[in-house]
Amino acid sequence: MTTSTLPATDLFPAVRAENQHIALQEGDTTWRYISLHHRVDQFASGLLGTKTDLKEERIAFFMPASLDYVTTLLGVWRAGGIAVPLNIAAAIPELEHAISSAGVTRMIVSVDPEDPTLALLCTLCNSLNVPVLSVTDLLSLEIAAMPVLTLQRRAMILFTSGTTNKPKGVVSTHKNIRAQITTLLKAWAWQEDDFIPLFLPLHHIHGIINVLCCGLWAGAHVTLFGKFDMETILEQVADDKYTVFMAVPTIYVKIIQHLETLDAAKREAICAGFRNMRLNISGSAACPVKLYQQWQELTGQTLLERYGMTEIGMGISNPYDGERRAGAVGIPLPGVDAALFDDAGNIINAEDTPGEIRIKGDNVFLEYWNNPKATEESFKDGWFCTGDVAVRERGYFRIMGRSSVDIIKSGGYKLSALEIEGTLLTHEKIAECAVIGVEDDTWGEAVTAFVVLKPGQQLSYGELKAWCESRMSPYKIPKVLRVMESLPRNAMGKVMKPELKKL
Ligand code: MCA
Ligand code: AMP
Repeated sequence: MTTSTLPATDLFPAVRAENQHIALQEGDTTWRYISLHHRVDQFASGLLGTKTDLKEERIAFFMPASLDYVTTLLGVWRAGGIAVPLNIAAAIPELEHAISSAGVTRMIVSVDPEDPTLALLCTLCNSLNVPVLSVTDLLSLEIAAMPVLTLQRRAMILFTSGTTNKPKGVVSTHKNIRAQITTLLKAWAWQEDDFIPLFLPLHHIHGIINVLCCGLWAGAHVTLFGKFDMETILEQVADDKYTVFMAVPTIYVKIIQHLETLDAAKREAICAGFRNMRLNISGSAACPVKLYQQWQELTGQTLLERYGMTEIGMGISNPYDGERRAGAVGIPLPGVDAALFDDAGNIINAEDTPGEIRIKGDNVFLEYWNNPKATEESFKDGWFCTGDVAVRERGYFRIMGRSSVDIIKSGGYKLSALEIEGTLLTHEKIAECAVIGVEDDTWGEAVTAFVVLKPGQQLSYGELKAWCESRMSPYKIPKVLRVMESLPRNAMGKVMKPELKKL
């Protein structure tokens, strides 16, 4: 075997038959690595059926963090498929785009009779001829021989919003995923005796790679939450259950706001729980210096801020040992090349000079699914162009913002202003619209819609919100509606979004 091949059973070294450690916890129920290993084999065998290799078949799954989610993710990989984890908060038109554009052949769901989207998803899958199955449908009693995968094989498609109308499918190979995981294991000193809560959505890198895959690769204990259940999580923090905590800045803001409502004894117990951990990490969006300082004052923990992207996993990080600087994201992770480029495409070596962050390394994705044009446009001379602007100050990168005003970060989610505008323009009362992100203490940026109505029409915020609910994920719905007589446009007719930011 060469180093470029990967026995499927070695995908996660800790997920093996002899490992008696607890891998996952859901409520009071726990599963050991040994039983996870067996269940993944059973599921992969059921997926394979009479096949010997799924050969990059796209298997989508629609389920919250759960044993079934983990079984599906690892089982699809083991059987040679491409995992397509879907956003469980998505609206049907968004799911249709993902399923159709990725060419999904099977849909795995967890059966939750309370979930109103599930029935709609089943109807959608029927119309697209995509069979809908549950994990238990596929658990096979006979374990099949698993394919041997090359590291170059495609492993996962995640959807990311950008400066186009519809989200693009980011394809990562096993090599990319392995590089993304192993660099973090070393950089952040993951250990078998780590305990981590997982409450982030599982259709993005942050939850999937940084928390779940790193935890399972290290052989650690991962406690699963279907959503960010702050009270339960904080009770467990106060009980010293966890050693590591990873979240987006909005979550730290929400915890601080919540702590302010508690009596002193309760607050101190929770703060002590954070203080006793070995690591608290913030990322996915800028961590304001004020938040970093507040967290330090309350808990004694120095937040470790890092920078990543769906296309690259994590790229730049403050150090585990060494100075963690407020407002900065640190230095490139081992195995990652990161450089700043000026508008003429030259590398900037000087400090304090802004430029676009470009990234190279085994961590960088393969392609946008079925979109060679977008893939080609996003690479220059082998570097992936992130669209993020940064400076280097005393050796550390500091992110200054995005080069495009059309990308919004709200509560850690990257949103496309153009995608939201595209949907709003289908509203029968809206003639023109422009969407921007407006600075917000809790969300980082709050989605704000400026609209011009058709003659004689009126539109309240409540009406717009209700209309959006069946058409977009809740976190894309504008938080503010501004009805305008007209939108400020330049001589070319383009809306001047910076002008809107000043209003
Ligand atoms: C919920 N709402 C939001 C958001 N989340 N609005 C704007 N932006 C959001 N992110 C809305 C809800 O629809 C609801 O609206 C109201 O806010 C309160 O909802 P609630 O359920 O109480 O909020 P929550 O459960 O506390 O959710 C907030 C959250 C969540 C936990 C911060 O947004 C979240 O999990 N964000 C993390 C996203 C993430 O993992 N991003 C990583 C991708 P209403 O009241 O009107 O009904 S980036 C990535 O992976 C890269 C690689 C990286 O660097 O990490
Ligand atoms: P996504 O496309 O959802 O993977 O989001 C990636 C984007 O999140 C990056 O391109 C950055 O704009 C932003 N991001 C991630 N981490 C940070 C951070 N620590 N500071 C500022 N922006 C960040």
